[in-house]
Amino acid sequence: MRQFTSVHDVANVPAIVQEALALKKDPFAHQHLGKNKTIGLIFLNPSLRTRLSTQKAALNLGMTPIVMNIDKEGWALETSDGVVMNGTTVEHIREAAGVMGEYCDVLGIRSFPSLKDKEEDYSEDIFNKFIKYSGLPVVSLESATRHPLQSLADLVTIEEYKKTAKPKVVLTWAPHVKPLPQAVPNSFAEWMCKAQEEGMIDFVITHPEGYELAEQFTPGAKITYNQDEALAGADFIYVKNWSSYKDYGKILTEGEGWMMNQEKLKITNSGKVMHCLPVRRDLELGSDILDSEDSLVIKEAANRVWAAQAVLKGILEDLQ
Ligand code: AN0
Ligand code: CP
Repeated sequence: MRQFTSVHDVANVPAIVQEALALKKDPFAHQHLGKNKTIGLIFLNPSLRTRLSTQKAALNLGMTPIVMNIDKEGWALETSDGVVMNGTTVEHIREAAGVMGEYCDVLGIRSFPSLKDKEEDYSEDIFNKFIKYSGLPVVSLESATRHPLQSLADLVTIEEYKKTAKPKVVLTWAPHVKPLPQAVPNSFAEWMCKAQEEGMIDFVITHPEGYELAEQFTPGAKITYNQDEALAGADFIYVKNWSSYKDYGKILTEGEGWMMNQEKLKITNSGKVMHCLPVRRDLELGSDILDSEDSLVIKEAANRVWAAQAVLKGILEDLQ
């Protein structure tokens, strides 16, 4: 694998899911691969799971991880080209990424969208500049439009906990008080559409009107505004808030009645509930679910290690 920025970088999706599950059983079998290799994990935004699970995955493979919260610990970064830097920015992304390229063998980047300018966010300008100027294989730790390490861990979790050969997976929008990126639902949809194509699952998306995701992420998905219709017979319910793509970055509704709780779970097929975390209790998702056996959120977060390790293993094999 040369880089990992979306499902399109993975040649065989069922195979990488099985690879992650194999690594879960035997985490230290490939320590030689990462010997004397350094991964830089660069965060422009907060993170708990991604920073810890990716470091653990790297250590399991014998790599040395170095972590930088560049938004807080670095010099203020200029990302636009052709500007005279006589304002508040101190260092250009061309030099910053170029230097990281000298110190590291692999780079992980987290860079959230502004949610102000759709074209700029969806061009992945900052993310692509890190790739270009570092010259390294890059792993997305969540970009403006995607969170593929999360989505791979989600698919691994579905594979691990499924009770039928082809489970029904539902992505449902949830209420929130802040405008959140579309990255997690875009990426989840993109991976689930691929899994559906592979015959692994059936996939349905439900959200209020106006929350349609960009079409490129949802090929072949059934999409409905009727949450009950979507939840009927569901085996996995993936809960996530996102702000509007159409009316970019806006909150269009308080989403009364959209929060998943035990009452709604009754119409599913004893469905298991997933969320990428962090989750706002009793706003996005009922604590009656989070505190029950019906929640998979902790197990899902645990699988972030094996997803990251499968990806880093693929990249290290390419570097040998
Ligand atoms: C982020 C998001 O929705 O993209 C990160 C999720 C992994 N969540 C929040 O900002 C709360
Ligand atoms: N799910 C996830 O990526 O969590 P963090 O933002 O804490 O890394």
